[in-house]
Amino acid sequence: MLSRIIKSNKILFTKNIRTMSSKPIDLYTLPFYNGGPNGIKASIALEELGLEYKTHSIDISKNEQFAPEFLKISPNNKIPAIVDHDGPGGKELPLFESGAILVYLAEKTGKLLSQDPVEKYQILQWVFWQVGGLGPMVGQANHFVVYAKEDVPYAKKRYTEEASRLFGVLDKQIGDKNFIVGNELTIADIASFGWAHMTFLNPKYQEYFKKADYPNVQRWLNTLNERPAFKKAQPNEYFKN
Ligand SMILES: N[C@@H](CCC(=O)N[C@@H](CS)C(=O)NCC(=O)O)C(=O)O
Repeated sequence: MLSRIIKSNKILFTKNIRTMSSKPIDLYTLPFYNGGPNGIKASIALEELGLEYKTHSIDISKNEQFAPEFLKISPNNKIPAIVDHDGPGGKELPLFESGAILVYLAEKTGKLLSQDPVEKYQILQWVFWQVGGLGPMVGQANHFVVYAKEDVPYAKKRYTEEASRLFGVLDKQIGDKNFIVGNELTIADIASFGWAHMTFLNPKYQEYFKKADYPNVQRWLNTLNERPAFKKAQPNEYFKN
């Protein structure tokens, strides 16, 4: 019995030493718009999980995403990316793609992803739905409505209609629940938050996406925005000026 206690204390002690000596996770993200709708996923997950992290600015308006040092971490030249100095086997792990980062952080800590196998895959399907559907479609709508130098009505219609359909799918999935899957916050909520939050906050989108058409999404956004970790991850409001 005593030897078991000594043994488990030793493990605990060794673990604490490692946690104390390990460097914070490096997060590479945008220096504006609270990391943007993709970068904010990593910041929120790190905040929710209480992991120590250090933020590094990658300003895509200055093409910093193409710097050779950053490309070693994120070969697709996009944020967010992280480097965990205490990755699997105690080795350094660089990671890009927000979905992979969310799954990794959830598995590293055993939080934000259900241990129940059915619920786990339901959560993952909504994470993949976000990175393969909601993100790219709202991203294209964003480009043609807000940024495109030429007016392209066909593209505006195509992407805003598809984005509206996807927000409708999300609204139906949330229903009268507080979260996308189950009764607790998961990486599925963190994945979709940024794009939804950005869209409904931006006056330029009001003509295309009416808040009243997505009441469950609005209630869900309000619930998430009340959480301290979400507040900490977005110190400024989008589109403040
Ligand atoms: N599928 C990627 C998308 C990331 C993404 O599009 N990031 C944008 C900022 S929101 C970026 O870094 N763009 C720089 C570029 O395309 O050169 C993810 O989910 O991480």
